[in-house]
Amino acid sequence: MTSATNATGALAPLDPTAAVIPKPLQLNSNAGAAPFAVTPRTWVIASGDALPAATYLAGLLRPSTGFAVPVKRSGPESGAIKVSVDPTADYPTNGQGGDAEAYRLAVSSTGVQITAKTAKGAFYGVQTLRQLMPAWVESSTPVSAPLQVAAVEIADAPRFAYRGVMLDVARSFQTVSEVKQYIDGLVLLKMNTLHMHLADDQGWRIQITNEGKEAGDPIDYSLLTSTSGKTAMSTQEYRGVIGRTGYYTQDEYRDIVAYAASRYVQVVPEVDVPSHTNAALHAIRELNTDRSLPARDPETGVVPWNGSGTVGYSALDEQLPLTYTFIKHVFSQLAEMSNSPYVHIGGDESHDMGRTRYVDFIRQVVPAVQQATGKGTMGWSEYADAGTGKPDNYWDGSVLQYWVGEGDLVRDFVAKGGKVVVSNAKGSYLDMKYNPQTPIGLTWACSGDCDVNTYYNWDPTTTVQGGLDESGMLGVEGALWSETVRGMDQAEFLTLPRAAAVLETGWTAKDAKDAADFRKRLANLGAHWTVAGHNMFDTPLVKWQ
Ligand code: TNX
Repeated sequence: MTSATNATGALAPLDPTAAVIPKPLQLNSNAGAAPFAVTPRTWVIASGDALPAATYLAGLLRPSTGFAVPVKRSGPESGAIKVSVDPTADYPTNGQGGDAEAYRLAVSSTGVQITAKTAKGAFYGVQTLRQLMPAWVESSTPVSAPLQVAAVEIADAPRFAYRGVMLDVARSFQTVSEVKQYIDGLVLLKMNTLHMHLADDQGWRIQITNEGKEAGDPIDYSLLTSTSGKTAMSTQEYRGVIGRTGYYTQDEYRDIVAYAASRYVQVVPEVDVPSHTNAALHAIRELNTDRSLPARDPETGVVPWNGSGTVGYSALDEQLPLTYTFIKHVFSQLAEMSNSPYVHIGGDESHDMGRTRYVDFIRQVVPAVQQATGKGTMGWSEYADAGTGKPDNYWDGSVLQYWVGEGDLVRDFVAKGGKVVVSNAKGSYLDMKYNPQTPIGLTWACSGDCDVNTYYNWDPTTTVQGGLDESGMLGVEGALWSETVRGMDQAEFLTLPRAAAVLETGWTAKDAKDAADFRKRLANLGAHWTVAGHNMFDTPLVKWQ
């Protein structure tokens, strides 16, 4: 990595117009003015709701500078970085996202001011300041080069309130510390939602206890993880490398949620039903229509199915009352550990079940889960069909995650009170190969050129067939499915840098986006990720610094 140097040999400050992702709403560069410099005397001023963001900033600056960077409640403002939360000040808006995440940032040679309506907005101001600093700010040991920030004024707010990434830990497990690493790479991009795909045909990754069971419920919930925590993708079909097994205890899951929450990320838990449920069906005898476990694999005796990535063959029995007892119990526990207003019930690819059985199932599950958890339900595109012929408020409080499907059903979902998160497969599926040479990844949704331009040049309003008005949207989400992913270095390789394209699409207005300009700013992000120890694909489309 090389960096521009100025006449005195010090690192020149970055050009603010070529540094920040997602692109801020308003940015006035003060090119002629002297920069702000972090020195041994730099301190941070913050109190109340601004303290978490200020503490995070000081924690970022201390290792790379070796300076004390104290956080003080008050004191002289000249030379300081001042972080404030002021709900009464005036903030910009940028569409559906409102001003709850908005912030203002002013940098001059005499100091830095970050002001926001909320603690979360202040955290985003800090993320922007971080990107305006040379990548060495990410170093875990002191660097001798001074940290300078060019004079600039920024006023910023997101286009959408929901900007997510999904991590599939069901096909192949990721440990708690790996998930934290994943979160850290993405908070730079102002991601505010991590959707965790916790169960699928190949494995069950979250401990569910027997506590609080309904009277007469015969299920031993510990079997979910004692049996299906030990399974994963296991055929030669996908890279020939067996998927990682494992699961989170409830304490570990709470630890992930707390870590995410401290970075203003909500975690949406997904247990996919009624299909993608082989892991549950082969752990719990009573959920099967004939009350017996599916046949075991004659060779291993352990894995009672072929472990492949085939989809749509497993299904819970919608006629069985215990199916709903099970679902309510599982989602109650997930909700109790959650910091998000939603739980995700999956609902995708129930191919073998047939439409009638599927719709019957969803119509029972959505109200049951909402009542048991007090949260809204999210589901993949297909579940919109359950609203056909239903009254106008049928989807109040529900969210549809659009990946494929008929635009009419999506518009009907919105007309009946629901909101949409767009994860258009071509443009937001992070498990696709970048190009035919990419060693891991799938190709069904995108093949050939699936690099950052393709993931940047789409818009949620036009990607839903027939179009969808922005007012019906909650936001966007990139999805990392893990049939071919083994471990965090591979997860990051497929996610970074494409998630930057998806998350900028969630933050920056459609007309303000520009792919060439994005790639310039991406070079700075790549340097930050690299110094911070994240893996990424060094796409040839970017001239890396
Ligand atoms: C489709 S998208 C799936 C997943 C697969 C993915 C692979 C969706 C809701 N279902 O089960 O993992 O494709 O790209």
